[in-house]
Amino acid sequence: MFTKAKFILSAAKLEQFPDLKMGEIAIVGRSNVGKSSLINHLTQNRGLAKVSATPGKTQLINFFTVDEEFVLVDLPGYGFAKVPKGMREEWGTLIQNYLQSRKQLRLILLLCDSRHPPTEEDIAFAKWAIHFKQKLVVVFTKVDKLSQSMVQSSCEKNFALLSEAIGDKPIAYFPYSIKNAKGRLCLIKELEKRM
Ligand SMILES: Nc1nc2c(ncn2[C@@H]2O[C@H](COP(=O)(O)OP(=O)(O)OP(=O)(O)O)[C@@H](O)[C@H]2O)c(=O)[nH]1
Ligand SMILES: [Mg+2]
Repeated sequence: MFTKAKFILSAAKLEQFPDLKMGEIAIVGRSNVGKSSLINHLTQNRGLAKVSATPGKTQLINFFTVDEEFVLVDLPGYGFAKVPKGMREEWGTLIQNYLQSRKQLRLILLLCDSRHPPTEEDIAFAKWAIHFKQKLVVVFTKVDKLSQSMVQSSCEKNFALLSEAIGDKPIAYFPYSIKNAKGRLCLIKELEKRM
């Protein structure tokens, strides 16, 4: 389960989005938060999505099928200051085009760094998704970088901050680390429930 994953294509514009006749889960979050790593970890496939220590690695929308049942969509990260402004606007438009036009979209996974309060862009994005009636689940990444005793309290606090800032509550949140299997199984359960 969740291991038969296949890369389909990278899209730079709306016209290139594939019609795969399957429900989609979009993965969003700021650059370097761990979106591509999460896809690889969920699907147990190290080389599937490109991971990089340099933020801004994923600049296109990448589509992957999982178990030939649904589609994971790796969106380019927001909030990377070193990218030229014109390019950032292009990314913004691409993400917006995807989120506004995609009938197949069932769920958005918003990835936030578990160690920090949600950023302004996390909040802006969450507000926007809720406004457009998208289902939102928050994944707090890199919990291995927190001490064990801080994981629960930090995620709880950051989830409360996000919920308060957007004036609504996303469906749920999940602590996650690519360094252990626990969060993976919990998240997979949730995804299967929603797809
Ligand atoms: N310790 C730790 N590092 C992680 C985890 N997830 C991702 N990373 C690291 O964070 C860095 C960025 O990961 P990516 O998966 O490329 O991040 P991204 O969100 O896809 O970034 P962009 O494509 O630039 O938007 C890499 O060095 C990963 O190895 C995690 O759970 N724990
Ligand atoms: Mg990426």
